[in-house]
Parts: sequence; C-alpha cells; structure tokens
Amino acid sequence: REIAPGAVHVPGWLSLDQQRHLVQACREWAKGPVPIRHTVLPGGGVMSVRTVCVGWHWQPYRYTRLAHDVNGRRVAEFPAWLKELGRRALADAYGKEMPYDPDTALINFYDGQARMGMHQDKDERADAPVVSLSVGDACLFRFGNTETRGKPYTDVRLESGDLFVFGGPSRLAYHGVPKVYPGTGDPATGLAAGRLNLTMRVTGLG
Ligand code: MD3
Ligand code: FE
Repeated sequence: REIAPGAVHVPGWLSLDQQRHLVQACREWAKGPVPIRHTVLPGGGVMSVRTVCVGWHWQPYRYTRLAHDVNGRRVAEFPAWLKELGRRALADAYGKEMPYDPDTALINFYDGQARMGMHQDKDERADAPVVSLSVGDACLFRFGNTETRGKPYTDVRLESGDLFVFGGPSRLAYHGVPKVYPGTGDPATGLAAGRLNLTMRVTGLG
C-alpha cells in the first residue's frame, strides 16, 4: 500500500454508497455557480480533462476565490462533510489521527480519451497532504519522482473507490494519468461512463 514514503494507496476505500454520494455532489458542482470546463493553460493548450473546483478556484497556476477565467463567480463552499471525509482518509491511510483542514477540492472528469501529463502540484502554499478519491472507470496512474518528469516512476492501476494520499516527501512528486480504461466502471455509482477524481488540498491561503 505504501508506494513511496508518504504515498499510500488504499484500494476500495469508498463504499458504493459513498461513491454514489460523491458522484451526486460532483454533478451538482459541475452545474455551477462555476460550471465544469476544460481549463486553458497560459500557453494556449487546453486540458483534456474537465475540472470544477470547490472552496478555491484553481487556474494555472494559482488559486482565487472568483473564477476569472470562467464566469467571474465565486466557487461553491467547501462542505463540512468533505472535510470530515478527508480527515478519515488521512487517518486510515497513515494509521493515525492528524489535524487536516483542506480548503479546496479539484474535481477532474475524464472521458475515455482524456489524459493528464506528468506534473507537480506546487500551487499550494502549504505542505499538507493531498487526498485523492477515484470513482468510475479505472485508469493507469503514474507516480514519478521529485527530480524529473521522466523515469523512474511506478505505474498503479486506480479503480473506482480507491483512496490515495500523497504527503511528506511524495507531496512534490511528478505524477500523471496516461490512460483511462473505458467500460471498467460500475454504472451503479451513478457514472455511466468516464472517470471522476476528486483531490482535496490545503491552499495555505487566507
Ligand atoms: C501526487 N489529478 O488534480 S490524482 C491533479 O487522477 C491530479 O485526476 C490526477 O494530478 C487525477 O493535480 C491524479 C493523484 C494525485 C493528486 C495530487 C497529487 C497525486 C498527487 C499531488 C502530489 C503528488
Ligand atoms: Fe496533480
């Protein structure tokens, strides 16, 4: 389960009921106040995943309260139940209770063709762990190193209901999603197709 120091994979952590609840919540956030969209990168590239944010809005490469690049509105509040879920995730992954106060969630939706290139998450000004939850189609998740975008890396198949926590030395590791496996999800989650990933973070912003 420990892929690297601080990087812990817990397969099947979410019950089917919890997965359905998460899908339902994400469906609501996807409608607004800031609708889900393909993020445009400063260089003009368009991300293949669609993303909606909660708590703070992420646009490359900063967090803001208002979604200036979408419709200028404030994103939905980060709900108390999600914070509680994040705390239980950390406790289960690391085997000990610890303070955790996530204030933003990024929800990525992948269709069968969507990918995420190797990158680091370094727009947060806090070193708290990232909690990642997956629902729907399985994917190939590539967990790299902190030095380079390339090898060495570890490939892990992430399935619906899986938890992954990235803290300590793994917090700044390169990572990406080179492939989604269409048709592998259980429609009973409420997701007929595609993959949903929710990551919770601490922005370190006031
Ligand atoms: C390792 N999302 O939103 S989740 C992202 O499946 C992101 O949508 C992928 O990478 C996805 O930034 C991967 C796993 C993940 C998330 C954040 C991390 C791994 C991480 C932050 C630091 C190290
Ligand atoms: Fe990331």
